[in-house]
Amino acid sequence: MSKGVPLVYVFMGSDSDLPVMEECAAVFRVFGIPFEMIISSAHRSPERTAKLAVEAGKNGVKVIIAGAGAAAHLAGVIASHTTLPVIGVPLISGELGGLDALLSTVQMPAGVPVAAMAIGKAGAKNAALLAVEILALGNRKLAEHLVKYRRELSAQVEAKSKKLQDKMQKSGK
Ligand code: RP5
Repeated sequence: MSKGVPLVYVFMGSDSDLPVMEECAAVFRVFGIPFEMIISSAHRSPERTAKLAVEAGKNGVKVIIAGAGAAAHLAGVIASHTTLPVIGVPLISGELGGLDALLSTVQMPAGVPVAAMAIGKAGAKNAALLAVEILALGNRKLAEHLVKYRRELSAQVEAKSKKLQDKMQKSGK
């Protein structure tokens, strides 16, 4: 999906998850991280999911992200097949608004960890940023890029505050 051998696999349980999981792709493009997006289900294609998880490390992957909705077992199942860090993103699907997926993702029994993110787009974006942070442990340029990214976030907040103050002044409030 991005040039080079993928350092991150971004799994999702269904193509219906793609509009949210695309947040990951956007972050990896900003940081120039090679990644691969994969649709594979813990329930509907269990053997394929297991094989991909088992082979990820051998293929040079360093971090795995897994987004799934409903009875979201994808991140946990992948984590059971690899010792690479696995980041789970609970997605909204069906009647319970993502709470089902959040609890499925976050409540891993002791021994096989999954780093659980927030529900939905914020979680997908943060999953990618956390993956970048993990990769930056061994990459000074990436670490510097992360610092710059945070500075830009701060600058955006200040700019929004200034815009609000200007607006209030103009309206005499
Ligand atoms: C989960 O079931 C997927 O991750 C998706 O969020 C949900 C519904 O899948 P579809 O019925 O839309 O394919 O496994």
